[in-house]
Amino acid sequence: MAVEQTLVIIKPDGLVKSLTGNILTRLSEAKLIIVGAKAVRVSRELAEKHYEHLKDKPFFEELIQYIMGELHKTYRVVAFVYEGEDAIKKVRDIVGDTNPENANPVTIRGAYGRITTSGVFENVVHASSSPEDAEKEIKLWFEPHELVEVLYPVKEVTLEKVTKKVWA
Ligand code: 3AN
Repeated sequence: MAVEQTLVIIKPDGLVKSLTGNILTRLSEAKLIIVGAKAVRVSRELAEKHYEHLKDKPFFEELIQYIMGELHKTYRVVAFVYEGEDAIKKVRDIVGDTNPENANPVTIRGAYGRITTSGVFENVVHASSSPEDAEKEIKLWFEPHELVEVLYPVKEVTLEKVTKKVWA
């Protein structure tokens, strides 16, 4: 079995329901290691890139509002990169089916997910579904220096006149 990486996001519904500890405990059963972790305020641009493959779906706009935190009035998510043998399937098995009503009740989505009255699956967590998706998603959500390992090839660029916030 190959060593893989996978992106896990605790979505706004998972945060407002105080499920972070519970979700991390469930994921720890997979015996994977965390190589990146951070809280993120999701911009529309990031949300639209992440769900690019669903842009023609009728639920797309509400899905964007959901991941941005508009539906739960909590403008943050928590993102993790997990690594280990067969990581993608191991995490998906713990997370459960996309549709929370079809998800096995012992999975995270089966236990805590719901379908809103307008039809969006509020399914608590995101988890990458293939190695290709995982690479695309990890590169979208994390910069190389935010991970404790060099997962993909990097290049050095020299930036001039960079303005950034530092502690005052
Ligand atoms: P997954 O998150 O299981 O990889 P995707 O990438 O197909 O599934 O869907 C992304 C998100 O879009 C889901 N987590 C869910 O919130 C929402 N979604 C997917 N399919 C539907 C659907 N048929 N109706 C409503 N919402 C959906």
